[in-house]
Amino acid sequence: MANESKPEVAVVMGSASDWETMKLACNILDQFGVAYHKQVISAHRTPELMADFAHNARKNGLKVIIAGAGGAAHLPGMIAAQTTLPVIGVPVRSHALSGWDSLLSIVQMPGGIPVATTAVGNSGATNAGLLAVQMLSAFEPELADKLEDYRNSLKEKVAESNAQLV
Ligand code: RP5
Repeated sequence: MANESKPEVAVVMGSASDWETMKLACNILDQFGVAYHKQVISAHRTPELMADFAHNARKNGLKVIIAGAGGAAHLPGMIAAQTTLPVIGVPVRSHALSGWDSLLSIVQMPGGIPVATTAVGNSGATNAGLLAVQMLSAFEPELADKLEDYRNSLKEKVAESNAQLV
């Protein structure tokens, strides 16, 4: 369940159609017990809302912003242009171009305004959640411990997967 009290992370997306992907970032934040806020904010359909969100993000106590969008995916870059908080961009897989458009829209930021861009689609959303936790872990030692546990669980899964080689 989303913990929205005093959120440290915002997970925003250009459309509700991005939720299938972006909920994987939220799943990670839930798993690590990180409070977050989730919201649809469109760079094109609600530009004023986007500007208001970005300008007030730090003042509102946020520490990291995860922004997902597909197609002409301007949301992460335009939020990054209006805040100095770290922004992680998730390219959502598009129907027309399989997410190439999303990826290139997000990754090719001009020098001076960074967006940490993840892989396209589900892996990218999961990694966005993890990267946000890793950023917070620099200041929150309990998250560093949980990250160690998470990595160990990945190792165990690999070891267990040998049983499937029959
Ligand atoms: C982008 O356009 C959204 O991020 C979404 O990935 C894409 C399509 O949006 P919908 O037409 O499904 O609302 O702004």
